Amino acid sequence: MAAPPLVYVLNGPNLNLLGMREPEIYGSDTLDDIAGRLEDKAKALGLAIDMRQSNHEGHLIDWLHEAQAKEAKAVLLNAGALTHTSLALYDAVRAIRTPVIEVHLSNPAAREGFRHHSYVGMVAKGVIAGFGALGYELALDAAARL
Ligand code: CA2
Repeated sequence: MAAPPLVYVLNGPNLNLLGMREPEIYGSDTLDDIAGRLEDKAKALGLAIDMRQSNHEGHLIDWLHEAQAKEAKAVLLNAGALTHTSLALYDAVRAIRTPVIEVHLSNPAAREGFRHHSYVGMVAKGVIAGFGALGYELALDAAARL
């Protein structure tokens, strides 16, 4: 039987702290809680996920390249604050054919001005923001339909 289509779920700086600080903004789920639910949902959708987190910009860039090399169906990308600053991530998302769905727990547009611009969003297929951890599941649903 053919392997199920693969979706990379990439998480950037400080998201390893999820569930431990600022629950009023980011919710009380940990990244492992989210990964568990996404695994279940992926199975139900006939997909496989590979979920990773790094505090290093270069890792995220390498993983975006890897997603393309592995012919992943899509990437769900919560690049954390790099979303708003990283031209290198912009170039990486632009450089790959794999569709990238930008995900945020909070709604950056409703927060400080410096979060209003997204380099990732300029080259992403679409953006899901403001629904907390549920956003990852909504993004996986969207990825399944691409
Ligand atoms: O809402 C999101 O998902 C963000 O990507 C989270 C980033 C923020 O810089 C973006 O503007 C929006 C911050 C991630 C930091 O994560 C923490 C989690 C728990 C406690 C402290 C930080």
